[in-house]
Amino acid sequence: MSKNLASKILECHLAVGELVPGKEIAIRIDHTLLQDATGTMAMLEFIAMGIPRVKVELAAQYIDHNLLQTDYKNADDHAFLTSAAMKFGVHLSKPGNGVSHQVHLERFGVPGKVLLGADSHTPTAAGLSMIAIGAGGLDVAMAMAGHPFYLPCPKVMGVKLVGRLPDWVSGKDVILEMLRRHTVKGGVGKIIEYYGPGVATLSATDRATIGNMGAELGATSSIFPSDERTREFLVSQGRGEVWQALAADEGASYDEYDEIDLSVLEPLIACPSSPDNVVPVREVEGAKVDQVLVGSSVNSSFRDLMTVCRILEGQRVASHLTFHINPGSRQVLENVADQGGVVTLLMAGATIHQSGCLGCIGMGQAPGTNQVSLRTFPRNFPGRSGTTDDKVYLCSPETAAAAGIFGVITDPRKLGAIKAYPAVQNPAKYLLDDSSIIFPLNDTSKVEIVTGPNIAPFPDFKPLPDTLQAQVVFKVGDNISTDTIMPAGNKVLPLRSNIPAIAEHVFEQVDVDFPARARAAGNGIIIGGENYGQGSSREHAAIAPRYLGIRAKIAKSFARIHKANLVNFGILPLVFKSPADYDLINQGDTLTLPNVRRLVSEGATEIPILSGGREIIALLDVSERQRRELLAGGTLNLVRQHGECP
Ligand code: MIC
Repeated sequence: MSKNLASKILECHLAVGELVPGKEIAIRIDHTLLQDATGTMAMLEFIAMGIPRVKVELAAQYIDHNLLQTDYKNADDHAFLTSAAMKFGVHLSKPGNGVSHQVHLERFGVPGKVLLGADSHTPTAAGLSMIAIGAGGLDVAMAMAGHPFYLPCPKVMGVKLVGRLPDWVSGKDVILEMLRRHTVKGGVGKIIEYYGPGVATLSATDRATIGNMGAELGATSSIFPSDERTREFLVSQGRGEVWQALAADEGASYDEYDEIDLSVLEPLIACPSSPDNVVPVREVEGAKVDQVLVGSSVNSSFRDLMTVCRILEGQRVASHLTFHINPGSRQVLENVADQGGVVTLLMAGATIHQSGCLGCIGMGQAPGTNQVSLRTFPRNFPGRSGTTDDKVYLCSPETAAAAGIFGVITDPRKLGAIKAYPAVQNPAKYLLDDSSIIFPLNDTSKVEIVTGPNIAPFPDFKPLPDTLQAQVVFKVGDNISTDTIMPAGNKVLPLRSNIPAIAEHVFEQVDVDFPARARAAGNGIIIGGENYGQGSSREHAAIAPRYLGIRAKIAKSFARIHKANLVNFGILPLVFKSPADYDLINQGDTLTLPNVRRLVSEGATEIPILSGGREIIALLDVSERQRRELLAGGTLNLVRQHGECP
């Protein structure tokens, strides 16, 4: 039977289960990726497992998020991560070397391998034909310890690409078109596989852009075939030998289909404050722009930055705005510099920052009050920039450069009146420099793990009680992102290794009283709408509420990674059997889940909830393994009870 590419790769990594969409499977992991914002906790979790050395082919730890050193905290965490990476056989990419996704693509990615990363944008590696999946830190720590990764078997959605992108339109517009069509929950439970004649017209880095923001569709992963363009990128990185051709079989079928004619796409833009709020740029033309940011997690490759350089060549950005460049990696910056791009950018009035995530995660670069910020980033959830009521738009490097020159949102095709489309290609041979990567040591016996005072012990979580009585401490609407639940930014990110401290910031953008109310309630429940917990992989959006006493979340639906994180830390992820029941529960209500422990252990899929005089049914859709985790009060408790991972 002819198979699609995603199924072929999953099949040869299958450790448990069958490839039946929705059923739990476990897959073997080849590569793991940690970054510093999620990685400190994940590394602590790995250490708690007592394994002397990682058991995957390649493990990498990147320091790319918490780059501002406003006190000892981030610097201490980086020293911890560096020492732990050296101790356990993990590659360490130093601060300033670049964003995990870009660096992994450049230096480590291998077609056909499976990568698990503690960052939702891990699927950037789709650009190299990897199945790359974002997960919570604990899941990645388990993979580092040699355990397979459990997930609901995804459907595969085939997206046929035909035609060729017109000038001034690039990879970002393709994924914005996907978001326009499918919304931020359209990819949940799916791997998106791109195929068809249009694929060959896209470079590995354009494909990486599309893969990166598959996370914004809620997709489990995205994948492209491995073809001549993949080979060309690997050769340019001096790694041609790891290339192999990979594609779906002739006549392969998919669970769902879509088709994009690249030749009719036009420049698109996601308006505030959701990545799926997409319209053609021409519809919002003329809005004054105060800040432009190019780079970070996505659109930070050589092609992207050099395209901006070529557009800005001989121009000056509008005097009222600031124009920032966050290179994806040191390598990108070195190669742009080598081709004269740095001088061009500086002379055009741009500011060049260190390679890393920076404003993409609110680590600096927040816009001013009422200012419009145009970013080539992947996310614009409310307040994520660090500014309340922010007005963040997401667009391609071409659209960002056009706004830089004209000072207002402008369809980049208008640049055609000034110059020809630069059609920048990635270099045939990059300048290579791995001096900011510390490679694994053979003998790690002399390495001491360094911990600073910012690292607090992991809290104790109690097992699931026989009957749960809890107060509804918060009721929220649809598409609540992990940024709303557990904000990031310069103030909060340094607390990622200190749960008691970070818990004080849960929901602070929308309700500063939440932590006190949750603590006072003892046991708490949160009510959510559709797609609760969309966005990042940060497990802190589960651990910190749990620390404050949250024992269950009842929603209309959950985002994949957040749901897995809830289970990992012993929070019941319940879904209203009848979505209309959402309206029957109010903040402040006391809910009782009688005999919930017995029901979970007996495999019940329907959990009755008593609210006032009425009974509401919630669904519990978790595997046997996850039931054991929930009963124990979280995966780590189970690990401690059994002396090994479940
Ligand atoms: C994000 O884009 O939200 C992040 C920052 O990369 C997160 C990771 C984090 O919260 O540290 C993600 O998407 O997983």
